[in-house]
Amino acid sequence: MSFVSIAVVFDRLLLLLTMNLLHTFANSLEAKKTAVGLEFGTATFTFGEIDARSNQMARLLKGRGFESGDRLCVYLENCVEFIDLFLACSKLGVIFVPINILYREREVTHIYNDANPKALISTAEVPGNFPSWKVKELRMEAKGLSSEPVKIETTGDSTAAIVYTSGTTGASKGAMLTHNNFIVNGINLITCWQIKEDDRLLLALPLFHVHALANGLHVWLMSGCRMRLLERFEHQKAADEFQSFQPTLFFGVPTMYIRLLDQPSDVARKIGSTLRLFVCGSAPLPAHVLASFREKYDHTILERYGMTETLMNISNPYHGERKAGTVGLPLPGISVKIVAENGLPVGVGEIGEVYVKGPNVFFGYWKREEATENAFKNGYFKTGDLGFADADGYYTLCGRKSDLIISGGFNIYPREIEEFLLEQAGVAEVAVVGVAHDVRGEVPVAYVVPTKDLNITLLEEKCREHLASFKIPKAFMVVDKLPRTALGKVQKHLLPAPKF
Ligand code: MCA
Ligand code: AMP
Repeated sequence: MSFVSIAVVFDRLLLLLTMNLLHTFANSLEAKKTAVGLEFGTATFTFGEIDARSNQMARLLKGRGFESGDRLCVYLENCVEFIDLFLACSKLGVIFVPINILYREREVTHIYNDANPKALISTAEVPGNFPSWKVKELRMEAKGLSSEPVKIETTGDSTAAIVYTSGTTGASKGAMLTHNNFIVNGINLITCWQIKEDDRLLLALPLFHVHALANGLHVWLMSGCRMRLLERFEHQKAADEFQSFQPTLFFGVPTMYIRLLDQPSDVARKIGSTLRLFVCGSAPLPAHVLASFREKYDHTILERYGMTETLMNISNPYHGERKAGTVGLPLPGISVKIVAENGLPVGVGEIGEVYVKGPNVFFGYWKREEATENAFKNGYFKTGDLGFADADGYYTLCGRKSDLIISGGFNIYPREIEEFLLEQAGVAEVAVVGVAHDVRGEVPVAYVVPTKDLNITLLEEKCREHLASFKIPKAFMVVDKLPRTALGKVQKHLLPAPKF
């Protein structure tokens, strides 16, 4: 090979190495500038307008001193500015740190201190009175700036976002997700779920979680389809949104599908008639919901499995059998194995921990080297989920190694609530467990061994003040003592059934 051709290959390689999310968004932001891409409330936006707004926002952030590698915390409900900010950060190499809007002071404080952001952006006061830039004012200021393209300062390996996951030790850890992680996830979903530019995506999930961010926002921009973004999913209004927008695609958590079963059959059939694909994930979809939904909407929901740390891992096929109760087959490029306690892979039908490896897997936990090291074994990420594979290669999840509770698709680590309750007056000992719930999947219940100053009303008020709404125990059961093993470990399965 001549020197010139080696140089050309090297150049190409460099070009490849510098690909980032923005290159994959060019399908919409560049190629479909004049097409309407987004509906939000009564407003519509062309892809060109979305691109221009984010260029203005990037200029504003840069003007305020943001540099590649700085963190920006965003505490926002779904809105167009959320998209402006995500894109602006991607362009500048600024690390985007979304915070769950339901979090209260205690939870926000942890993320703020851990991520150490250059700024925090919100619509109103942020719990904890952290200094914040008000998003509407930012947009007003950005509007006056040039919307010409900015210099893209990121590569595939740049960290695009740090997304906080509930930690087993009580404090949540920030998962560092690179541009390449998001790219692989988006390309996989577009290919495997056959997403095309003439699709219409109804997105009601919160953008602060990767379900909406990576599967919703990124897939929308990579495919160039049209998206209606809702501020949030409100089950009373959901049918109207479906009927007026006539989406072809919907991504939801099981609670949303359970809520949709409330629709009268004729409305359900009408909604189903324009839909091409309903996808469900974030928590187990009960087999009876899949069956009832099929009967009412004439659609077999496609269930898939993901995690913040890995984005999407396993999915039922678009063509081919969508097996009820399973999460399907590993997505392209992703290796999955089921591993026993002794670290060895198990056979078909045997339960073990799900390990995954692939370009979708995160880079590590922000500032947590030890936790990162412990999270991997021989290059595989240890998910903490238990599951098994059947003879056709379909995976079924059957619980967690830890006692994670998933309520409405939001994760809750009992330890975090237990630590909080132990700090309150009247609580000598406490155990928090997940109890089955028809709509939310599970809800937390607290078992409290009281001291003489226990006042349950006050305790509940404290929870309301300091914890996200989905973490507040739905019942407080007062018990004389907690059942423990000889080693002192609480045997949660021996606790009495809760009274609601
Ligand atoms: C729920 N609430 C909210 C929101 N969502 N408040 C503000 N903004 C929101 N987006 C609060 C309500 O105020 C209420 O609080 C409580 O939650 C329940 O609300 P309700 O109207 O009764 O809603 P629902 O019909 O029960 O439905 C809840 C929901 C919500 C819309 C399904 O749970 C939700 O958006 N879940 C999605 C979570 C998600 O995106 N998870 C993905 C994680 P109160 O009780 O005080 O009245 S990422 C992940 O898991 C991996 C990667 C994966 O595989 O996807
Ligand atoms: P998160 O930490 O919020 O990313 O939540 C990831 C967890 O959600 C996984 O580890 C699983 O326990 C759970 N999860 C996601 N999708 C599914 C699914 N389809 N079925 C059961 N659990 C799921």
